[in-house]
Amino acid sequence: MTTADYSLYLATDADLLPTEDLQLFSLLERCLSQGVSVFQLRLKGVSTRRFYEIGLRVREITRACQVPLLINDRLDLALAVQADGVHLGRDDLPVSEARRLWPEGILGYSVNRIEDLAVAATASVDYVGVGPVFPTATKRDTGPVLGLSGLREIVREARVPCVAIGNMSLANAAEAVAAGAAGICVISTVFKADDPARAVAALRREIERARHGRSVDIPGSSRQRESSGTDRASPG
Ligand code: TZP
Ligand code: MG
Repeated sequence: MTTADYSLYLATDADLLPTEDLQLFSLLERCLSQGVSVFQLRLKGVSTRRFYEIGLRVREITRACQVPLLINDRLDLALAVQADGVHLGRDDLPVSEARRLWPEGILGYSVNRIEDLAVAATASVDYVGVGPVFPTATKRDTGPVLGLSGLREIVREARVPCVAIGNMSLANAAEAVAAGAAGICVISTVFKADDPARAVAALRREIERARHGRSVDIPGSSRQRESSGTDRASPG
């Protein structure tokens, strides 16, 4: 098993990204330097060639920022761009097959029901994405919304880190941490923000605050906040 820090897991949605390369890569660079701990390149509906080309450049950026790079859906592209891992769902290549082909890659699997954990276990996945925790417009073909109670139930049964996904934001990050999530995965909260890099920094501070009751220095982040000493998350 490969361990990573899943605190703030940033993923993309092709519809929310600039189409122009310079803008795209500069945006990702700014976000990745503000406290993202894992990055997933997720480009539904984009051609294989374009996905590959973007992936190559994103590999350079993530290396420079020392952020692990995961590729969504596509084991072939993950290997081709020398990513650190791949994230798969129930409609993708079976995770057991991905594990067989790539024993050392970080392998993530999307989970919506307790039963999905058994599939994850057969392939020794490294982490599971659990969601949608809250209703989201970013992905339509999801299972039922879990809520924090559903997240808590899955966390209780899981033997690997659980990353909460589905409309995760500053307003609910602390609750996800209190429910036992190893971190949160965000798309629209960052990419729909007026200042995405600032949104990243604020989310990271909030997660650290929820975990430790204080803020910590995030490398590259310009704004740190003083400790409030309180945790407004509801109890588990
Ligand atoms: N899987 C479950 S919900 C979701 C995915 C990919 C979308 C998350 O996007 P957002 O914008 O953070 O709700
Ligand atoms: Mg998928």
